[in-house]
Amino acid sequence: MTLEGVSPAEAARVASAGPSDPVLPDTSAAEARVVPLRNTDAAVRGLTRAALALDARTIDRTLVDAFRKHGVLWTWDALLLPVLTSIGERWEETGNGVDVEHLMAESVLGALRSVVAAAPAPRNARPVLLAGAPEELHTLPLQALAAALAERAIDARVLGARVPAPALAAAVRRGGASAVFIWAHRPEMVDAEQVAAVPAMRPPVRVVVGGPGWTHESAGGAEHVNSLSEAVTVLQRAVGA
Ligand code: B12
Repeated sequence: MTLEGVSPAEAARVASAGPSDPVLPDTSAAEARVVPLRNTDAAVRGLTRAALALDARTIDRTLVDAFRKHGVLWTWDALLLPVLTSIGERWEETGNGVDVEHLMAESVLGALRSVVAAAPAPRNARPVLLAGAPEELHTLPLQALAAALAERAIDARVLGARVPAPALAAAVRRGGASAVFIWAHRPEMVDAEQVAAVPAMRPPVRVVVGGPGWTHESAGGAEHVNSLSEAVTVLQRAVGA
């Protein structure tokens, strides 16, 4: 691992973390909130280890299992957030690990898609649209949001990375969207034009923004949310579910 650019301290920590298959306690999504920290820590270490080893099979199995047993919100917040953050920090410190980020993103996306495929029939007639800011390439939060909403029988359509303002406006009009969510990871990605371009319709389209790129000021008239669960709550309300 050190040959691959992992710091000796991190390599030692990961190597001593135990088996790469994290053992997740079998609890319902609601009970999962009180999962003992020790188990969660072990699961985070195991998944980090699998990511650094580019062990896609273990990552896939771990994630599919976690989404099924604990739901998207718990798995994203307790398991994926720490792993993705540490992968990002490793890149920041060493310049290595874009391969790890890509591999991890593929696995997370695949597992989230399987959640959407197994979701109950949607109860909202007007969909929620999820879009990246015009230069944004990070899409995992959009996919996580789509899957968390799908679990709650809410139909959300992911428009993906780099959505130009006119394209978002056209999609809102065409699909009769009830709400729009825009993700921006960095302030440079934010484009006020994209928010302003969402057409005024009846009933009105709720515009919600999230991600470290947004500030209260740059959000303008849009609602600014700070977590996956907050985004789910606000969008659930927006579609009247
Ligand atoms: C996966 C990943 C990639 C993948 C993306 C694949 C995909 N389809 O999404 C790829 C490989 C393409 C990529 C590319 C790049 N990336 Co990148 N990437 C990441 C990584 C590891 C996870 C991204 C993610 O999903 N974050 C979402 C969650 C997990 O993190 P968060 O936003 O910090 O979470 C906070 C809040 O947003 C909130 N929250 C969490 N989840 C959710 C969900 C919702 C809906 C809401 C509302 C809130 C919320 O809670 C957290 C605590 O406050 C991050 C690390 C990181 N910390 O995010 C880097 C990171 C975002 N990337 C970074 C960089 C620099 C890049 C590159 C420029 C260079 C590179 N590393 O390759 C390129 C080009 C990107 C571009 N031009 O836009 C930097 C950004 C630095 C900055 N200034 O902000 C990060 C932070 C890594 C780092 N520590 O330096 N990346």
